[in-house]
Amino acid sequence: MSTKIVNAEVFVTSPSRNFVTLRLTTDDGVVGIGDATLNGRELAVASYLRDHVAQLMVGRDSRNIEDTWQFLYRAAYWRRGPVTMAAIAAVDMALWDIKGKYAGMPVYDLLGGASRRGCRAYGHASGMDLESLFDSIRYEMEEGYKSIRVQTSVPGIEKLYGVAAQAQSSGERYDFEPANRGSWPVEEDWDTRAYLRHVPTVFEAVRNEFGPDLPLLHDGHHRMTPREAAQLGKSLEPYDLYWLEDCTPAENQEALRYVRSQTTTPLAIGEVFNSIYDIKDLISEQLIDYVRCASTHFGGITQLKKVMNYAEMYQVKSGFHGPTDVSPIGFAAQLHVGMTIHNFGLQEYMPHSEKTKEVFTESLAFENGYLNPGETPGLGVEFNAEAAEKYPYEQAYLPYNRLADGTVHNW
Ligand code: GCO
Ligand code: MG
Repeated sequence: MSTKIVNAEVFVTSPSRNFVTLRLTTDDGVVGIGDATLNGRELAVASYLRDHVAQLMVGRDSRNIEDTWQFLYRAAYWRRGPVTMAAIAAVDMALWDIKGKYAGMPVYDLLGGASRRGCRAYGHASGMDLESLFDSIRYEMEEGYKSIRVQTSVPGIEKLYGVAAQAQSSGERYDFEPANRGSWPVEEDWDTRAYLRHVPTVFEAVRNEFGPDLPLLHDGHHRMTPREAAQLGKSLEPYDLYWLEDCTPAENQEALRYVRSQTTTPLAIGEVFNSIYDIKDLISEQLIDYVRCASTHFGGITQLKKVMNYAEMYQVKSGFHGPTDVSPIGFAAQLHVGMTIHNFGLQEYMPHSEKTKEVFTESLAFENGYLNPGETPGLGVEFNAEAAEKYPYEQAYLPYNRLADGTVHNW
């Protein structure tokens, strides 16, 4: 059986938003695809793949996934970083896709088989006021979601992450995709004291309206110091959150020791991490409850499976990052991991737009709050290069934050 890679192609397309896709083809015509999308910095990864990786793939045996991963990681000499690891992720996913197609099995079967019937997903609710927030929660529940992330506007903050229906500078609804098309990042504003005062009142109102049972989540989006994060965690304890996400930037893993010692609110971190070394202390010291890493930004299926096997020893579960900037390929890749690991927790799910689905045909099903990648051999996603051509790359930037005095703050 011949399994040599003969072609490695990189596509950048923008069906509603930008995506970077790698396509590997073997000499008997089997095709594997991988996601290398890095929101706001897409072309850097496309160049890394096109200019430095593609020629190294040609002639390699597609079967040796671990060896290829180690080769790309170690032979670059310069380790880690979001650009490098998104490029490695794309190769890794494409190789798993190819292996699944050769085997005639979905990737989760190759990873050890299904540990569950489906992966429970959470939806996104937000509102400018309580009424619109309640409507948004009801809508998500009608869509089938059994767990819901709640983001709210805060009096005194004009433009805030995660609040749909908020006007963007372009005049369009903010919805779920925070990146704005254009050549300059949009400025948003931030006031930690106003936020810390307001958010607990919103969760109190939500609990009064929806009762104690519904699992609720909230994303702090890296904006607090450890002490402020501890204050928020404590003040949310009466509302029994499923998790509080990115309560503080975690480049400094020790910072979580203080937060953890002050509050029993469950903590989830990791969407901006790209290596197991970014999260190992958070796991081994049990400073978090959920791993938020995404296959696309974390070196692919191979590294995500390893970190989750490590986390299993410490009773830390998965909560993989699943916004629309993870393409349907990256999303499928982590869903296959979620299907097989014992310590699956919850999967973020933001359905892709119709244009995106025209370029990426998915086999996944979302039913009654659960996601299933289906039985299609490989990842279960097809990339339509002709449709992709209709949507050329458009520059887009994530917003950034300034405080009232003009200081740049974490976004
Ligand atoms: C989430 C994330 C996203 C990020 C986005 C940046 O929890 O889903 O915080 O909304 O902001 O992925 O590109
Ligand atoms: Mg987040």
